[in-house]
Amino acid sequence: MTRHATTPIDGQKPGTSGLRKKTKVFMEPGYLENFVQATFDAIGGIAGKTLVLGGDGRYFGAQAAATICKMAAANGAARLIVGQGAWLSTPAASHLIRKRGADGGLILSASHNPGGPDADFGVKYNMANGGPAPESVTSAIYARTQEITEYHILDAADPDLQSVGETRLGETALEVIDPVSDYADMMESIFDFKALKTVFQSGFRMRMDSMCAITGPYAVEILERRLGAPSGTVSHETPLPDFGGMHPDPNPTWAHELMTEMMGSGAPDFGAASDGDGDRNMVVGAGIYVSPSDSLAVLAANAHLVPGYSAGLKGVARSMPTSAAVDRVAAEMGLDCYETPTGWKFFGNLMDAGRVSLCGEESFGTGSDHVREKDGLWAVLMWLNILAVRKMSVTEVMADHWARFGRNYYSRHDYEALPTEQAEAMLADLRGKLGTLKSQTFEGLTVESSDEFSYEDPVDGAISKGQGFRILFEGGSRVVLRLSGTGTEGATLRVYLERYAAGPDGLDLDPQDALAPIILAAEEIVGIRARTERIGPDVIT
Ligand code: VG1
Ligand code: CO
Repeated sequence: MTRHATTPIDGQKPGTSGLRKKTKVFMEPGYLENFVQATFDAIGGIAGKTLVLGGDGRYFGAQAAATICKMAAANGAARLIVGQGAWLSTPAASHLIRKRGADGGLILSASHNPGGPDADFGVKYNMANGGPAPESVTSAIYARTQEITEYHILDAADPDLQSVGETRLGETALEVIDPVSDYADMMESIFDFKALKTVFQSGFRMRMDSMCAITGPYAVEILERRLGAPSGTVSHETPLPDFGGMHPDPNPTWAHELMTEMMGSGAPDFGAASDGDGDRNMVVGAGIYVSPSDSLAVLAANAHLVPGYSAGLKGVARSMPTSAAVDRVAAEMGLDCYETPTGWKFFGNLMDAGRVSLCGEESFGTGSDHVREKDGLWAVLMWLNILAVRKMSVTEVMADHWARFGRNYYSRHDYEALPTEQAEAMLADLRGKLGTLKSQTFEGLTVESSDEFSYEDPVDGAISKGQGFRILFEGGSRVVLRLSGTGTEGATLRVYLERYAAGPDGLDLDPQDALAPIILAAEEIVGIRARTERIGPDVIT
C-alpha cells in the first residue's frame, strides 16, 4: 500500500526560507507528508529524478528523513543521496546537488531557530542549481498543499541512514554518504590551505563556536584536521537534537560565550560562530565585533587575495536591508552591485547568469557562487585567508577599511512575538503615510524619500512586491522596516538602521550612539514602542 488519502492542512506556506513550524506541528499525522508530497507534485513529480537529502541534526530530523526517503521511493525517484545520519549543512547540500547533478534536494532545518520537541522544525526545497526554490516554485508548492488529496509512501521499514554505502529502497537507489568530505574538498580548492596551515603553526589562535549545530563536524575536519589548528579550537562541536538548549543564531546576543571570550583579556586572534544549518556566520576579532554588512564589504574589497577569486569578482549583491558598505567598495572597484529582497533565493539567478560572485545579507549571511546558498564556514575561511595574506589583525583590517571607504554604522532591532494584528496594523499605518513623509523633519533628520521596496529580477523579470518599507534621510541615513518570514510565533518586526560617516573623524563610535537620532526618528514616525508597549527591542545586532 503506497497511497494514502489526505486532506489539505492550513498554513503550509513557505516563508523567507522554507516552511517553518513548531516541531510538534510538523510531527502531527500527515503534516510532513502533505508538504513533501505537495513539493514533489509542484515540481512536476520526481519519477526518475535524483534528490539530495539532509539536515542540521535537529530533533525529528532523522525520523523526517526516513519518511521522506520512503515517500521519494514511492514517488518513483531514481536515486537519493543522503548525508549519513541525515546530516548535511545547508551549503554542503547545495554543493552536493551541484556536484552530483541532482535534480534538487530537501533540507531539513529551521536554520537559526532553536530545535527540540518544543522548538522549531523546517523543510526547504532546493533546485537543480543548488539554490533555494524561487517564489514561483514556493507559491506552486503552497497552492498544491491547498488541494492535496493523497500522498505516496512505501510500506516498508525505515531505511538505515547511519551506515555509509548504497542500498535499494524499493526501486530507488539509496546512497548514504559522508556529509563532510565533499564540502571540505571544495573548501580546499578555493582557499590557500598551505598558507593557513603556516598561520596556525606560527601560533595563531582561533575560537570557532559551532553552537551544538551542524558545522561542528565540518569545522573539526577543516580547521583542526586539515589546517592543523589545535584540537579544541572548535567548541560546541557535536550537533545535538536541541542544540544543547542553545539558540543557534550566531549574533552577539545568542553567541554570548564566544563574545565574552573574544572581548576578554587573552582573547584568541580570531573568533567565529555559525547557525543551526551552517549557512550563517559571525566574525569577531580580539576585542572587535564585525557587523555582517561590514564583513561583506571587507570580503568584497579583499576577495582577489584568495586563490578562488584571484581573477576578481564578477559583481556583488546584497539584500535591501543590508548596509550600503559593499556598494562603496563596488563603486570604487568598478563592480556591478545589485539590491535584492531579503532571502537567499533572490541571489540565485544573478549567480547563475554570471552577474555576481559575492552576495550577502545583514543577517549574518555571506556567500559566493561556489554554491547557491550562504555559507558560514566559507566566510570564516575567507577571513582567515585574507588575514593570512594581509598579515593584519581584524582590528587593523577594519580600521583600514573604514579609513578607505568610510563607515556605514549599522544595527538591527528586533521586536519578537508581537501580536500579528498589532504588527500588521502598525505597518499598514506606515504604508498609509509613506507618501506624506518627504521633506518632513524628525529629530533633525529630513526625509528625502520613502517607499515600499519592490524588486524586478533582472534575469527573469519576476516581480516581488511588498519587500519592506524604506525611509531615506538626507545625508545617506535610513530606516528599513519589515516583518520576519522565518518566525513561528506571532510577528517579529525588524527595524534596520543605518548612517554613513565619511571620516576621517567619527569612525570609532559605538553604533548605538551613532544611530541614536535615527532610532528616535523611527520611533517618532512609526511609534513602535508606544504601540507595542515594549520598552525596547528583544535582540539588537
Ligand atoms: C531571516 C533573515 C534573512 C535570511 C533568513 C534565512 O529572514 O532576515 O536575511 O535570509 O532569515 O536565514 P526573516 O524573514 O526572518 O527576516 V537562515 O540562516 O534561515 O537560513
Ligand atoms: Co541558516
